Amino acid sequence: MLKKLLGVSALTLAIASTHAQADKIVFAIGGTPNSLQGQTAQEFADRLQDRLGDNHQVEYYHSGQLGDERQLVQKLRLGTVDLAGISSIMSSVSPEFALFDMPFLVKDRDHLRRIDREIVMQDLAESAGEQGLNIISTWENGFRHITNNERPINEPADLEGLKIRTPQSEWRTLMFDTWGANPTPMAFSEVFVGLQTGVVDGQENPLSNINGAKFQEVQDYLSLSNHVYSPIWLTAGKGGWEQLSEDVRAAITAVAIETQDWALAKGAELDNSLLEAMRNDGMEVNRVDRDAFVEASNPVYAEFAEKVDGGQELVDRAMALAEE
Ligand code: EAX
Repeated sequence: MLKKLLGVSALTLAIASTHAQADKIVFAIGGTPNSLQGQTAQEFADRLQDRLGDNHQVEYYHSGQLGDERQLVQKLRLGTVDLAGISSIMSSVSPEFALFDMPFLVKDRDHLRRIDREIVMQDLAESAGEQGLNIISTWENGFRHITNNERPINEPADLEGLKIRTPQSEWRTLMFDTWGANPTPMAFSEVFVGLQTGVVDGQENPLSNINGAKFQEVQDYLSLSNHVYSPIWLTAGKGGWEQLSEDVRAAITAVAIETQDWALAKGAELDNSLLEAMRNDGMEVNRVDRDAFVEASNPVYAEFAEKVDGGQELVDRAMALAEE
């Protein structure tokens, strides 16, 4: 009997200690501290800590310390991570997020804000909710560009035969496949070594991720494409979220929304300053022929309309928000 009791209490203790403690908020991202998502996450963590005071401890982890974005989605669902920044792989959680993998769809940050308000926080948040995830706010990963070690990319034909690392998102691989490259999905934390050893020839990311992970040290060419705007979503697991007190949830939501403005302003600033930095670090920079890429992108839109329920309608609504 005693043994049984002891067994039960040991088990209870073990369960209690694997749960995030009530006063601890575990928050993680896959990007580096220097990237825009890293700077934004730090800003958010600091502001949230201030708002919550001493009774709560915001524990912030970057650089995939708690796992890559796929693993973070798992951990949100399990409740071992409370909050995470999730970017391109959100389309593997629910396919509507592949709206952001439609090349050249998002015109600028004002357009993004309208898409966020009218589509993300309505339709996309609802479908993420059905998959057990709460979208709290849309932050910025950034406008993505292509780097590689072989040649400047002007038009899709220049990608022929190049191994380009993409995030683990079937839509991004479809995009690069459609343009003639050999897309190679891998976790972000493995990309530097992949580029250095020649396992892949190139990759695509916003300038702040390129700079944050020092890809310019192992890449010669930077081709400005702006092929997609990649948001990063501050996300919670539904179960974990419901266990937080109402006050804490209100604080997280308010601070996350304030942080969106900070992130978008910082993103615009970095797009200018980092381009100069890339040139100074010796990269050869060119601008792609946008029309040639737009023309080669039709099959990606066609696939989205065919594969995703309501896909065409989402694209039409997003496009209609380009001009206000
Ligand atoms: O943390 O995997 C990627 O390329 C994404 O940009 C990710 O957000 C980096």
